[in-house]
Amino acid sequence: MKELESSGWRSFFAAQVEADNTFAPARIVAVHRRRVDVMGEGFEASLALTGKSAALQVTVGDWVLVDRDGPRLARVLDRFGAFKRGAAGAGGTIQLIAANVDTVFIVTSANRDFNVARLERYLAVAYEAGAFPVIVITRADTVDSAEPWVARAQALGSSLLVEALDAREPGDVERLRPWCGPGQTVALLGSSGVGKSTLINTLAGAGQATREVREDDQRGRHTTTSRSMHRLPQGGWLIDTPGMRELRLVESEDALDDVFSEISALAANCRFSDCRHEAEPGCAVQEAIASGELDAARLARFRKLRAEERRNTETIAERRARDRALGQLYKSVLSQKPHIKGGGDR
Ligand SMILES: Nc1nc2c(ncn2[C@@H]2O[C@H](COP(=O)(O)OP(=O)(O)O)[C@@H](O)[C@H]2O)c(=O)[nH]1
Ligand SMILES: [Mg+2]
Repeated sequence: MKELESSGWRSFFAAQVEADNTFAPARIVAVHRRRVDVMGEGFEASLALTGKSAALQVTVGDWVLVDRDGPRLARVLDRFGAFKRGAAGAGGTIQLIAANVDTVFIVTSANRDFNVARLERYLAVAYEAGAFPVIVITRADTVDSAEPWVARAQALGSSLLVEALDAREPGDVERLRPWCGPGQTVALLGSSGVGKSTLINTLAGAGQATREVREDDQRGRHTTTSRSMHRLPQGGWLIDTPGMRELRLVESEDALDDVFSEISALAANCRFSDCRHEAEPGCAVQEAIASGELDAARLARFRKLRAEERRNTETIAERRARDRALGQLYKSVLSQKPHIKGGGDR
C-alpha cells in the first residue's frame, strides 16, 4: 500500500472499499477525451471511457476502482472535495476540474496584481473544494519590504498561512515544501503573470520544467490531454490546470461564510435571520460598520460574491430541474411505447 499512500490514498478512501481481488484502487493522473490514465499499486493503465464507464463523471485526482479483468474502470470513489466550474456555453452544467486536492497555493504578487477581492474569491474556491489554502506572494524580491503585503493578506484571517518569496529562488520556495511531500496533492490558483509557472519550475527543480498542460479550449476544440497531474521531486503531486482560472462560485454558500467568518458571526446577532445587512433594523453587521469594527468595503465584497454565487447556483438548479423534467418526459414516453406503436410516424 506504500505506493498508493504516496499517491494520496488514505483512510477516507480505504473506508469506501472492501478487500477484494477483483477491484484495485487507482488514481486518475490524466484525463483524455475518451480515456483516463490511472496509477495503482504496481500498475499503470490507460482505460477507455466506454460503455458503462462513459457515464461516469471523472476528473484528474479522482480515486477509482479498476476491474482487473479488463482492465476497466468500475467505480469512482467519493471525493473529499473537488474544483468545479460552470462549463462555458453549456447553460448551467458543472464541470469537474480536479478532485481530492489537499492544498491550494493562492498565488499573487507584491505589485498591482495584489487584489483583496480576488484573494477572497480564491479562498472561497479553495474552501469549497475542501483544500487548505496557502497564500503565496511572489516578487518579494522587488520590494523593500514584503511586510505590508503579508499584512494585507493576513488581514483576511489571522490563521491564514501567508508566504512571501521570490518564486525563482529555490531557497525561498523551499518554504512550500511541507505541502509538497509524499501523499500530498497541490494545485495553484492565481491570475496570469503572477509566477505560477515559475513557482512550479522551481519546485520541480532546475532543468525539469514541468510539461505545459493544455486543456480543452473554450471554443469547443479539443486538444489531446485535457487534465493531468505531475509528480513533484518532493514526492507529492501537482495539478496544474488552466481551467482553475475560470472557476466561478457555485453552491459555495458555506465556503463564503468561512471566508467572511467575522461577518457570519456578526450576522448571528441580527434581529432577522434573513437579514441582508442593508438597512434592516437591528442589523448587527451595520452596527459593526458604524462602530468601526467592520470595514464597509469588506461587507460590500462579501455581498457581491454572495450575489454572484446565488446567481450561479440558481442557474445550476434550473438546469437540473429542466434535466429532471426531460428525464420524466422520456420515461413516460417510453412507458407509453406499446400504445403508440404503429400509431403513425412523427
Ligand atoms: N523578480 C521576480 N520575478 C518573478 C517572480 N515570479 C515570477 N517572476 C517573473 O514573472 C514573469 C511571469 O511569471 P510566470 O511564472 O510565467 O507567471 P504565470 O502566468 O503565473 O505562470 C516571468 O518573467 C517570471 O520570471 C518573482 O518572485 N520575482
Ligand atoms: Mg504560467
